[in-house]
Amino acid sequence: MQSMDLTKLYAEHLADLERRYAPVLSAAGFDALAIHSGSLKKRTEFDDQYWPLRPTPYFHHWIPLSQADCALILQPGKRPILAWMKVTSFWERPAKPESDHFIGSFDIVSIEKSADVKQHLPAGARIAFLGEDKATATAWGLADEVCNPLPLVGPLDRLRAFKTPYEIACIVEASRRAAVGHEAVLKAFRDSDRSELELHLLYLAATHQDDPETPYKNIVALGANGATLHHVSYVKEAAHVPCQSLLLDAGSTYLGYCSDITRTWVKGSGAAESAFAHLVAEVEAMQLRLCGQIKLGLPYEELHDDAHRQVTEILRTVGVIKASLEEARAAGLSRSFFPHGLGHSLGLQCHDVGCALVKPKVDNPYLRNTSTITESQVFTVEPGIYFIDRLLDELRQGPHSSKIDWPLCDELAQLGGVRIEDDLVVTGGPQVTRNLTRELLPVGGGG
Ligand SMILES: [Mn+2]
Repeated sequence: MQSMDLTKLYAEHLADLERRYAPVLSAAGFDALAIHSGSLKKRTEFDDQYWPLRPTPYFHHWIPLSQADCALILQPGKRPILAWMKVTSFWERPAKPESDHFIGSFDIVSIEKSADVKQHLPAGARIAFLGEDKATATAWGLADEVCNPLPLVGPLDRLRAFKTPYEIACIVEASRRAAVGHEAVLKAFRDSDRSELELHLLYLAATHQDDPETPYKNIVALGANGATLHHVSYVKEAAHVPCQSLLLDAGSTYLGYCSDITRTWVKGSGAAESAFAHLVAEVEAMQLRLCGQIKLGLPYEELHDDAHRQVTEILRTVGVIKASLEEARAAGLSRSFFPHGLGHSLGLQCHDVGCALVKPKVDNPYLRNTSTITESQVFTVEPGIYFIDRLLDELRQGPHSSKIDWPLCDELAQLGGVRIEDDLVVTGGPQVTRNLTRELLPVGGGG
């Protein structure tokens, strides 16, 4: 992205945040807001190592700075203040921000210890604190009852569901970076037999990310491991019999914003591989259909329910389900093969806030998006079909066992599962959405 564009988009983003935060703050009964960037957390009390910082998302919403113990002080109508911790340690040095386009937008004051923030807070104002660490609020002279007050946090989370053009530009760049990694891993998988660990490291190298910088731990699952939905315990050695399927769920970040992309690939030409390739193609076609079904005003949960209907059809098409469509649906067979939610809001957090304000129906316990589809939302669409031992054992022992082709299931289980995941922006234009992932990784680019 051109830095001029970024600067202009960022200025508009800040103006938008100022406009949207002010009424939320006053409705919650506050005059000002002090946001902590975050504290370094000890890995364990038994040693002196710290986890890499994950900045407070409300801080990151305003400033792409990943440094502990800084503060953002907001007072509607006044220029925001960034209290920037001076680094004096000769042991550590925080990473330089990737871009400095934000610097001119704040009154920057240098602080040497957290308590120094106190002197920059507006006197006599009712100030709310946002941050994880109550000891910091205490050091800033703020009481427990103004820490993360729900009447403030709820509305701020809701407004974070709607992305500004600056935020969308950041997610576009995060997507571009992740796509480079997906292409590199696909090539390595096709051309050689690497271990999961090697493919993970290759992805990090191709995307220029250190492991803690990825939006979430890469899921790199060869063969049957694809059935573990969050497989991150990478096998370090390549298998003696090469694995013929790979599920890669890996993203990237840019200025704090995340992308979240999953692809599933299969190679080889045995009977199991051919059946699995058919399944992958069907899931990909379903994923594209679901993306095409998105409409303004549609409850996302309806799309999720429709995904279950389509999963049932696919399982019949590939021969896993032997019963009629009506019987299969009545028995809820798709629940054993597609146990997770269809997607989630995406932004500063990989599972972003603001789109799961109401609980899903009891049938959909893991659905993280129950919002009504609205312009400026960004979310994923990620259906999957898996062969998960525990769920299949329950099915095998239950009353619907005879509806399943178990030898075929066992054969496909060697290849784990399929998930295809894209990131979409709701534009509200004639196309309704912009699919950021397909712009980079079109159909047919994999497998
Ligand atoms: Mn996801």
